[in-house]
Amino acid sequence: RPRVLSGIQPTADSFHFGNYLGALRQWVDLQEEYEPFFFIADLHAITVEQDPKVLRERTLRAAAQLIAMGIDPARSSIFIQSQVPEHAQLGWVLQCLTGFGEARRMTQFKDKSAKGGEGAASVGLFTYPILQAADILLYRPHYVPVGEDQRQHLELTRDLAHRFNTRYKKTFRLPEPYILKATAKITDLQDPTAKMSKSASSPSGIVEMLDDPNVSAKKIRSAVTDSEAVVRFDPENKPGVSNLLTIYSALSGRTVADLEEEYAGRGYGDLKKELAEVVVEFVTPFRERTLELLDDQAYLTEVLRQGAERAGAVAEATLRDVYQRVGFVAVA
Ligand code: AQP
Repeated sequence: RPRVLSGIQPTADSFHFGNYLGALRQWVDLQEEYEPFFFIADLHAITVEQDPKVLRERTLRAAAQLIAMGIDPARSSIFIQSQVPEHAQLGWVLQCLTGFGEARRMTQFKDKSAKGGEGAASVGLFTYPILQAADILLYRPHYVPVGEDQRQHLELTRDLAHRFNTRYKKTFRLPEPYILKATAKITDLQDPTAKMSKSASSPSGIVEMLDDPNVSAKKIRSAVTDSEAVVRFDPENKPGVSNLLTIYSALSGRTVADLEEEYAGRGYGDLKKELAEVVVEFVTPFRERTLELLDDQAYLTEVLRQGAERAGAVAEATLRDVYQRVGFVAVA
């Protein structure tokens, strides 16, 4: 079966609706047809300072959430990035193939380092997209399901794969991003032209999957809309309402057109109230399941051990090819 691969950082106590609707929901669907590798990106997490105890907790919470949302450990390899050392090892080789200017063009570094000034950002944050290229290329996947914000990093991954293949020998598959247009950018509930983001959004702009469902409902009911009072999908002119329709459609499985029709002639109050109910219905069982899984750490760590074992076997074989092609002498 063709492979898919993706990762998520354990840098919050909960995933948010942007992560889930933009990327994670696709992970669940893709398990049917593909051989999936999904990892928790703890190496990426330390590009900014982390409290070690909190990082460990969040890593296990991330694994619990993935399973609770429907990633099936029997079909998918779920693993922790740092448990497969080949990620960092291939990362180094790829850093040596990347131009400084090329790395500098990555806009996410510019955005994320803008706050504290470039001098305050770590070199790891700067080279993050190159490690990400290694994460992907090790598994030679066909598709990488991500949100729109990752498109530029995927381009770099393809460039590096092509460069390695032409400089040495064809080794890597050029992966395609798998981005669902409808949910590629879930926006902030309070600032609906910006992406919903754990580092940039205010608490009222972001819906956390593990929040108290009543809190999430309240956030939906207080979402920023506009003064036209017509429920119509128009991201350009009505970003707030359009974002609510996107979330509604994704969670309910109903089309946006169908929702527009249902709310024709009704106010935003009805739309928000009913979407809030849909959200509560969705997050309540998810939250319960996650908490149950977190109570069974032995099960979680066993899933992660098996995931790392399966991933490690693939990663080891790829790295062996790479080291040989680069000219490293194999262990006798
Ligand atoms: N608002 C979003 N809409 C659609 N997709 C999104 N993703 C993140 N936000 C949105 C997708 O979630 C996946 C996990 O990404 P990550 O582990 O890199 O998480 P992140 O980028 O740290 O999450 P944030 O909230 O976006 O963090 P900050 O604010 O730190 O940048 C990816 O596939 C991503 O596309």
